[in-house]
Amino acid sequence: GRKWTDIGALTEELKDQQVLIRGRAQTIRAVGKNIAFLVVRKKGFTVQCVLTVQNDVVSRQMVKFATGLSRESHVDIEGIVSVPDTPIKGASQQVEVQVRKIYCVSKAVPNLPINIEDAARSEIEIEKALQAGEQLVRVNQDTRLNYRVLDIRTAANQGIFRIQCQVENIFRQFLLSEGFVGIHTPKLIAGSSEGGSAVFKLDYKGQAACLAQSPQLHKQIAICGDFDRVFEIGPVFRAEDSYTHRHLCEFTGLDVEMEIEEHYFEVMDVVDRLFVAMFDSLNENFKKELEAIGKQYPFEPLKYLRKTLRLTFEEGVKMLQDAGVNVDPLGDLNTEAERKLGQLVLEKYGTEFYILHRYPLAVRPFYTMPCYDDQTYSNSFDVFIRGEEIISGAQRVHVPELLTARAEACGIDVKTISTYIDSFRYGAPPHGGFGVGLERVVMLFCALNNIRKTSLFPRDPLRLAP
Ligand code: ATP
Ligand code: AMO
Repeated sequence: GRKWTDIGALTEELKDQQVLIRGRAQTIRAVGKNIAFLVVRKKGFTVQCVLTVQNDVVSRQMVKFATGLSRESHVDIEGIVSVPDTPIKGASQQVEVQVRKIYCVSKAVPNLPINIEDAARSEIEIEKALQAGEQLVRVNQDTRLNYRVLDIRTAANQGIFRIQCQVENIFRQFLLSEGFVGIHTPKLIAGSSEGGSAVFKLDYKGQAACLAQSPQLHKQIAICGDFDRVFEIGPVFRAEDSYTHRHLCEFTGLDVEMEIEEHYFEVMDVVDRLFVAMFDSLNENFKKELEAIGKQYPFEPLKYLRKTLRLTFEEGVKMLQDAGVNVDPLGDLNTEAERKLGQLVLEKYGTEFYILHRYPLAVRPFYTMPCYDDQTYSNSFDVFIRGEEIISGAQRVHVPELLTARAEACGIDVKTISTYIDSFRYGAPPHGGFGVGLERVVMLFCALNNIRKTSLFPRDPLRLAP
């Protein structure tokens, strides 16, 4: 068989050698009728390929064929590696390929709905180009999502989804190393698991059902079934009515549930260790990806402490009030207040990652354990990155009578969760856990402005395709 060389492996060491490469024709430029330049891209690497008319090797026909190729077509190229005198702009590799043969493996349509080079530019680059009088089409978010197959070819997007994979990977590796077991819970369930109306209803062979709003109930049942520490990575469905930068109708939940010995702080300890390990790993091992993302969407690296800061909700409220923000001490913080608190925390403690705990019971789901010392508050927490929520967690009520009473008080039809409540009648250990929104972690770690950027094929109230 023929031996292929990766574009990323094309270096000066291969000078004068014949190579065979495959990639996309990213740009195509003709210089007169005798010369053509193709920048060929694969796996984020690019190399300039040159066709020069030469007796018996490259015909005018070939040059014409090459310049007639459409951008993004897949090509195979056979050629000789050469080292140019001057540095090459617009390609990652500092060698050229002098083309001897070129085949088109798969043609792209001539008029692409998105020009990848334009889609890959940062706002600053776009502004500069426009000022310089360049013809350029700004690619808006909807167009990007409509033609996601092209959009995700940009270096920033390739980076984003590699980072996402690593977040998931660290989550799994870390929890396995701490004795957690990975589980899968059903996504077709009888009713709402979080309370509220944001559920997708469906007909389950004649029975009313819905898509799971979270693995909450089943991950707790698993704990009652003596899996003392569990995690799940799976889809979460929310029929959100809100069209915001941070809500999706389907997202990936990273869930944890664990027995606790004495205190919900044990759950926060897991969050602390897990996320410090995750951020460290991203910063150390994913520099190239972070750089590619930052080139298009400039951002400052996340500031976080070795030991994650913990503030009580009361302390947070006080900080906001001292700063002149009007907040209800027993209500939930709105988006604006959360952001403001993020700023205040950064100024005072120098971190953009922190835990806010001991929330008012009234703003938490029915399964949340009230504080032993003061039932106005609960053994619960949220975790924030750059002033936005990425995690909710809590100790859970494991006493069936109290659980029933709490569900009823929260307006939940207890019949729809009777098997869940019954699980606590056969002896249940104290336990707690948390849920992380994967897309939010990636969005906020990289300070991106929209969650749709971190979902490969986002689902929001208006989007069901691609
Ligand atoms: P969780 O589901 O854990 O609460 P979340 O980030 O989705 O996570 P929400 O409960 O939806 O949080 O909202 C938290 C706060 O954000 C609310 O108190 C509300 O003020 C604000 N908020 C929610 N939806 C919107 C929206 N569509 N526009 C502006 N603010 C919103
Ligand atoms: P909660 O409803 O807060 O908690 O969800 C947990 C985390 O999921 C993310 N998230 C979302 N991400 C994208 N689009 C959405 N519409 C959306 N809604 C939530 C957030 C949030 O912090 N059962 C509890 C968790 C637990 O206590 O274990 C729960 O579902 O990052």
